[in-house]
Amino acid sequence: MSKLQALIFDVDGTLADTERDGHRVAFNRAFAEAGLDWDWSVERYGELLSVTGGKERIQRYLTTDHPNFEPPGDRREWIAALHKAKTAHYTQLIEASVVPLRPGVKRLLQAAREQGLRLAIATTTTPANVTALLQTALAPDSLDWFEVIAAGDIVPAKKPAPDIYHYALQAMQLDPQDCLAFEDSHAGLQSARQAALATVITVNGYTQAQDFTGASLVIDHLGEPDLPFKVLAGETGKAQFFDLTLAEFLHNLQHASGVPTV
Ligand code: XBP
Ligand code: MG
Repeated sequence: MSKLQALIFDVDGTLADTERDGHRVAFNRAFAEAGLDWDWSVERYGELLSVTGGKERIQRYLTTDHPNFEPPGDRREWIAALHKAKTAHYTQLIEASVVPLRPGVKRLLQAAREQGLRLAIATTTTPANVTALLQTALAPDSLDWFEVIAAGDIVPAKKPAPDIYHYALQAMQLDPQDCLAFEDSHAGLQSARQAALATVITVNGYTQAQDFTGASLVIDHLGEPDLPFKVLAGETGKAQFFDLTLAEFLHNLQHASGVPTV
């Protein structure tokens, strides 16, 4: 049986709870700055999250909530400019440390580095957003921790399509069965599973009621020695927080059964 070689992480909702107090607030600031009276509430934003990608989310919102709105000039360009303003607000918020990493994230990444496991990121969000979060919340040099940072528009189709995971696997020249993916959402799980990756889910407020059939493990967060995780589905042996022993255990389980464990 092959040894686990790499961990591949989603960003939004997985490394940090960025959606409610980060992305949502940044969208609203960009709307206000553009003179628009749109305001995405916490609840409405939860519904809009069914569309991954910020530009795609604005496009969907226009179609559903403002079907008669005619942006000045080219629609695509107008959305792209509005989204660029949103990215500037988002990176400012993140650089002001409004969103911490989720429990266990830093510990697991540090342990993986110490053990020589390879690391990658596969996310829908814009590259500048990943840079801001990693440098602010993880470590100033942490971009170098990841062999590949696959983000945003570099692939034709965003999650739930598997493209971003295919891109990361191709860049690392790794087979999916040698890796473990970390996600927080149904769309993210679909993306990873379609790329044949065993996947651990850490749920959050926006995703806890979603369907995670096909995941290797579903927990409330990665946990810490003094902050045990809650297991929502799957097998953890005696583990109370997510470490590399548990990562290997799930990897072996997946290989032994050949099928997902949830
Ligand atoms: C994350 C997203 C992103 C962010 C916004 O999905 O859907 O769209 O909400 O980022 P996932 P941008 O965690 O599944 O990758 O505005 O930069 O697109
Ligand atoms: Mg996510």
